[in-house]
Amino acid sequence: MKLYVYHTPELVPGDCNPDCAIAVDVLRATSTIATVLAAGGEAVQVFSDLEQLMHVSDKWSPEKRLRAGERGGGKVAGFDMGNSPLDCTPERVEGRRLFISTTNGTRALQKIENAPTVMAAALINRAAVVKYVLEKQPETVWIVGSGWEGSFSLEDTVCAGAIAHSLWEKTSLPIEEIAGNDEVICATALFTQWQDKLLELMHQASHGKRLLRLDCHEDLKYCSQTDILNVVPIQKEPGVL
Ligand code: 3SL
Repeated sequence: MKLYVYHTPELVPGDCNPDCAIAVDVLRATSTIATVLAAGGEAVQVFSDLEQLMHVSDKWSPEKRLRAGERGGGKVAGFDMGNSPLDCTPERVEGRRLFISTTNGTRALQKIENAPTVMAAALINRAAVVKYVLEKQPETVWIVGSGWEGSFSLEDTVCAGAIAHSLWEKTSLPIEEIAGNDEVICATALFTQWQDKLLELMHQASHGKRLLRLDCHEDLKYCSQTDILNVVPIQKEPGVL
């Protein structure tokens, strides 16, 4: 197995396709997606465009859908919710499809949607994703951070490192053997340095600071936990997990 980490969707090479691609947006899109599916949501459908989301979700009855829209960290007017995983309780999401558009996370998922296997990972479902990858044994795996509008995000790369570190530990292969690019080693080093203080890292991250200004302290706490959800969000058709 060869593993590649890309810090942002913009860094993904356009001319090749991996067997398995994993999108990461710890704060907060992939944390929200994992939470919705673990809470019994029917599916999650992602959109980069808000109007298109409205158009497609209009065909669903209001009892069967939830519309989540986030821009700049805040909820988009007219949507049922923003992008807080804490809003995704079983009472709210069970049996419903979440139609979601966020600033960066949904773009990352769309960027990799043509890979044969596409997943969404966050720290909260890291172990479940790692287990799935080890069972399937894909030859090439990409882990793609969502970043923030084209820039690197600490929290996505630390999660990429958490996945890489666990794959490396469980296969007992030397890191150089599974690392397809230098970013894997860099992400793993970031994770090993911060693994016992991930909440502190979130507080130092620029998007973490942005969310703290929006009073999302509890979101940071929730999203910085590891391995609490046994769920693997896998793409069933382009844009639907
Ligand atoms: O950028 C994104 O996709 C979001 O997850 C941003 S936020 O955490 O909802 O602000």
